[in-house]
Amino acid sequence: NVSCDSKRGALIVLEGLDRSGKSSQCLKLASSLASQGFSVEAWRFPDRTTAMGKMISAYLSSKEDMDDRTIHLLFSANRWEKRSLMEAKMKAGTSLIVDRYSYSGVAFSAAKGLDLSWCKAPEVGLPAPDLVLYLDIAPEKAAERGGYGGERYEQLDFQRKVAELYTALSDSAWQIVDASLSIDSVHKILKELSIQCISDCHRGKELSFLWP
Ligand code: 2DT
Ligand code: MG
Repeated sequence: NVSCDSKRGALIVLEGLDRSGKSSQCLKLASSLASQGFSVEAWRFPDRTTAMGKMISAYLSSKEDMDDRTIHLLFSANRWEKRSLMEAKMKAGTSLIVDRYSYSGVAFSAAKGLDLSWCKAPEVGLPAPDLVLYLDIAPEKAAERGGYGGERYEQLDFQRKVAELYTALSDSAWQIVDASLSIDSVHKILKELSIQCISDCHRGKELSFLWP
């Protein structure tokens, strides 16, 4: 299967605590892969541009309050509303570099005390990432980086619980990357792992679905 049209794109997800460097690394990774000729797009969840995304954004900035399970399902629905576009892009050969995904969905809600398997259930059937790049940083160290933005969840105690839950969610698609390294060192590691992953997908690795 070597025809160009049949090469599917990869689903590459960046996860990690707030201030771990995800958003900057995500954009840097996408632009450096693009400049090397790869077809890539940088995405992020929550996607705050949709109607559901606006409700999520109001919740995160504490303008709106919501029941814990309601907001959990809204975050999940915000991924489901993007599912067909995600799959179409990958099928057309574009790789997606995504800032947060279902792991954030489960880790943040379970950190509030919701049951882990209840949290995982609405994610079942979404495309599974081919690679999860976990930017590993001690919660204390992330907090020292300063400038939590003041949104809900951006507190050290809560981030400690989230870190534990991320650990419970890691599977064979995960690569743990030391996020305390320099921006350029982290970038170099992410790029190498991503190129390997994209070439596996181009060579015919099949898309799978949550939870593997
Ligand atoms: P950003 O700071 O990256 O915009 O994230 N979150 C995120 C959840 O609770 N559930 C989810 O499904 C997702 C994707 C993590 C905003 C906050 O939203 C949390 C931080
Ligand atoms: Mg944030």
